[in-house]
Amino acid sequence: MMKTLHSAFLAALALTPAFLSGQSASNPEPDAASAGAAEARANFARAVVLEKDDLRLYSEAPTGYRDVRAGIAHGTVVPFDYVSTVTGTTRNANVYLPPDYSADKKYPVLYLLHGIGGDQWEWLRFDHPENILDNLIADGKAAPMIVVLPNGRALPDDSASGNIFSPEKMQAFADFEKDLLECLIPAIEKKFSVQADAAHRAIAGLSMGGGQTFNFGFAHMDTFAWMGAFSAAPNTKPPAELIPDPEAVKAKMKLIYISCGDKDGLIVFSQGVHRYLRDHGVPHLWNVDNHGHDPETWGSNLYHFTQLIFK
Ligand code: FER
Repeated sequence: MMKTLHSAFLAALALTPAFLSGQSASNPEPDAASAGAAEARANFARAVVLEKDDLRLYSEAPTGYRDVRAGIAHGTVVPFDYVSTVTGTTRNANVYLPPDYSADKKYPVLYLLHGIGGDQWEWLRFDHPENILDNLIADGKAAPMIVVLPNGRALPDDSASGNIFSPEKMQAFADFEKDLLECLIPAIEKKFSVQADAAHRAIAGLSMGGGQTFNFGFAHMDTFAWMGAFSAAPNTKPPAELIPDPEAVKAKMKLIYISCGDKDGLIVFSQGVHRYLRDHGVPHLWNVDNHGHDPETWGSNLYHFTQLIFK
């Protein structure tokens, strides 16, 4: 399964799925690889050191949680184009509209961000957030919400092609902050029937998208009151830079959900944020599961996170 899911990413790293899930660190011999890919390999190879509060909070999502279920109402996934003053192009996102979406109601919105080898289709390929939400909404466990799946690489060519670790592409993940805040969110709020305030906006993401979630979420607490960072990548700013004012976080954020697998060498970046929040008395959820850097941890944590937000 990982072969199809993660292929660009694995190819760029010359890594095997077994390596990424922590099963073997042997012979990940790269071809001519970029400095970024070499650094990523080194990061994934970091030894995982757990402390006593690095614990599992949530069990694995139940069997079938991301499958299409018969006999319930289904939402739809629609393409959405918006003009970006950051890239100078028209950019594309995917948008999940919950079952029976109606302009007579107003909905909260989750902005859900992908990883380094991904794009606006990645979550839909990996974890089927549309099915996760349909199923949770049918069971009354999640609030009906809109989920926006953008391309988090703000470049005219935002495809996950070529060297996905190039400095230009890395910069594009940072530049997406402006695109998101100034272009995408206003366009979404113009087109769809949404509750346009921080209490009804969430940001979450996997890996690079988890790092973006931390970087953008803590910098814009008047925009997002809910955040979920799953297996955050090293694009995460250092904790003291991320959270210069812990008291403001306490006052403004409704939920900070952080997860990572205990077989993922990137866990040190999430541990840093968790420990900083802990040491400053900032409430948050820290879920260490038994996964590596893989779609199973992302789907399962999305399942838990979406039941907590907008409540
Ligand atoms: C790195 C290791 C992993 C890195 C990025 C990643 C920017 C991202 C992984 C992902 O998005 O899945 O050193 O550097």
